[in-house]
Amino acid sequence: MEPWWTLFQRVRSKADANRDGKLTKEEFCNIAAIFEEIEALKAVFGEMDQDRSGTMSFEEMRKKAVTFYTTHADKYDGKRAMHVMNHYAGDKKKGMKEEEFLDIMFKDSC
Ligand SMILES: [Ca+2]
Repeated sequence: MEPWWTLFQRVRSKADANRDGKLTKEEFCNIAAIFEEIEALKAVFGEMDQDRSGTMSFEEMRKKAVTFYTTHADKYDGKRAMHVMNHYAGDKKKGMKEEEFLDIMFKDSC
């Protein structure tokens, strides 16, 4: 799937707060905020991916995760932190791509 289409779907499903498949005027107004959130999350990922490999290694996640989740605890609950941790499932050789990170951060977040 095209990256822009994935992005569009992500934004659309998140903006559609009442999940009726349509966007109300209020929901539409959220789109700008959602794009900002995506940009912010991408920046967070970029910060975690210290060697700029495009993948967040277990070590990179471990170093930054606690700071991130304590700083943003009001916005991103602990469940999501657990999802991120579970992705690695103790396998330190595993990595997480930006897409996977965004998927987790956007899950059930309305
Ligand atoms: Ca990396």
